[in-house]
Amino acid sequence: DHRIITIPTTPFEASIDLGKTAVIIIDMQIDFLEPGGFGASLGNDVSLLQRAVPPCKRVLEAARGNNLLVVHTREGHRKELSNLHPFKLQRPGAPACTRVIGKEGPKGRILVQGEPGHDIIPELYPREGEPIIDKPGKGSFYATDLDCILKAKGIETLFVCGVTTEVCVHTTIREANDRGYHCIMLEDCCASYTPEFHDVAVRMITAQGGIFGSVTDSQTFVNGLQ
Ligand code: C5J
Repeated sequence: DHRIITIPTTPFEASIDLGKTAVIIIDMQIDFLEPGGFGASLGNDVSLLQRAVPPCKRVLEAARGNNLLVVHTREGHRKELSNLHPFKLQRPGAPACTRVIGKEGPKGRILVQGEPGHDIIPELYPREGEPIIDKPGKGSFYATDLDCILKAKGIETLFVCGVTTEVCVHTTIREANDRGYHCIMLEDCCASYTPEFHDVAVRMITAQGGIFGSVTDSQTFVNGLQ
């Protein structure tokens, strides 16, 4: 489908070739969204991330219905933790009880590939054929084949959803922007444990003429596809 559609985004109206467009859903994992995982072990109220789930579900259904490429990511590490940088584990400013990556928790070993907590929440579970990018970092391009997959599919525009807004979503948008992709953040499909960081992270994208991309919401995306 090479329909060109126009979508109102902030701070400009975006003209998009649907054949060159993908949706990326970042780190909607049990470890971040449910009690007993990584997010909770850092002392966060994980219920704050639930707001993003229904809009993500609507976007996912609309994307699938229009045959857009959907890419999912998961943050986590190899079983033997050989791709876990010591600094990421230690975070010298953090209390020792929060140095939990690789430790056993109620959802299995925290942020470890193959463990229950590492997987994507059932509501947004990937379908056969949708690429899943396992990433050791906050950005989705670092140490992954995401750029290779997007280039092979001729993707130019990315609608970005996921958690957390100011960490993995922002890092990914910045990485993508430097690689020449137009990123459109779907604001209500993203969430943070610190809502004011979410708000400021959104403003950072729209500032300066759209310095890293542009922003809209799930309803505008769904309407644009009709
Ligand atoms: C964090 C993420 N916040 N997916 N990861 O550590 O944003």
